[in-house]
Amino acid sequence: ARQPPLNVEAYRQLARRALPRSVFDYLEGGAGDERGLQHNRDALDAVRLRPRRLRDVAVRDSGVRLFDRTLPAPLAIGPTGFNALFWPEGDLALARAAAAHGIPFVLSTVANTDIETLARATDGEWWFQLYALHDEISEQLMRRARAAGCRTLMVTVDVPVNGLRERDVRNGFRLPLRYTLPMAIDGLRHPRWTMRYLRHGMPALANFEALDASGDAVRTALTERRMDAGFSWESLTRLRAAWPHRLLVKGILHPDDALRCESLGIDGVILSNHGARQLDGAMSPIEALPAARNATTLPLLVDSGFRRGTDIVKAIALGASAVLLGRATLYGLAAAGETGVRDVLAMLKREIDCTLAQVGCARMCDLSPDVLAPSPASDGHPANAAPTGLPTVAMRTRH
Ligand code: HOC
Repeated sequence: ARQPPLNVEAYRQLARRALPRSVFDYLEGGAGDERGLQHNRDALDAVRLRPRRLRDVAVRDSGVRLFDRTLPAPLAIGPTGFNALFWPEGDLALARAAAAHGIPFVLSTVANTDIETLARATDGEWWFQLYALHDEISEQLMRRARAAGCRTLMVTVDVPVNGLRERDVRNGFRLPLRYTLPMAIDGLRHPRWTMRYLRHGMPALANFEALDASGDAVRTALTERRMDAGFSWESLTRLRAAWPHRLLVKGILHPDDALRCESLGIDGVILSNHGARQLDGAMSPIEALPAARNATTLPLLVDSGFRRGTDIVKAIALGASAVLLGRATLYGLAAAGETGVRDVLAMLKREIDCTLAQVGCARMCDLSPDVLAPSPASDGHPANAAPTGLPTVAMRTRH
């Protein structure tokens, strides 16, 4: 009998087998030469743990305060589009698994489940992610999210234009999927996926379907699915004024941008390079974290490349409040639906707990750069344990 998956990588292998090649490539792919995918991993691996010994870690607590609540672990499921490609009603499966683990789920603008359906289907905490395509579209989506009970909006700012993803171009992969001969052959090789897909029909961009698109500009923005490349700090200021609840900005890498978010009244920042899907050669969020932590007192969340409990503990030790999961939970989704997502979350929680014990820190909230080895380039102070080759900063504050 086959061994049950032991880690996120094992789920990645299962996802690769379960999905047609072009769908797996969409999930897995990065921008340009895709060096950023490996770089995100290398940057996490370059941060080394430096355990403290002989501390009582018999009772451990992975919980963290995030905004106005305590999470059982510093995790949330981040916004990813087209989740129904990986499993029917994929957004609902992710949201339910997140709720079962007591962590937030972020619904993407380009989800296959609309805001209202999601709100009805989960009793867990959910946030809404906004792409700026057109002011009128943003207004409608924000109005609907608010009416459905959303209290945390996350605006993504690292997609002024769509990233150049050559795997998708090579595969002729477009959304919604169009049937081509290679796609059909690919589908025949993955009959279980194809049967599920045919039974549930073509996943639609559910949030767009319910929009009032009577204006020409809105209609064009929707058909072309083009981002508003003119979205600027002024636009963000207007968005801040229009959204009365918690507002997070996703896709920041520069400390000055994090600071500017704080001065605009943004409630938190997600350091992200969009899982290396936008700009090949972009620095990794774990590299951006020390300087951003130093620049602002805002809660900082991170994503891009997190696959292990050790990765998560490193980010928290460097001053992040939580980690958003993207591909890691999508591998679980593609392999086994909600069960797979739950299992990935359970594994990561176990790994986090084990890492806490190993580094000699009983409570997640007590983690500090003290458990990190100084990088060779730093002045030797553990707070400056930035990955090699980066300018190091003195850690000013931990949120
Ligand atoms: C309207 C088109 O975040 C990804 C997505 C990209 C979204 C494109 C939206 O695949 O990384």
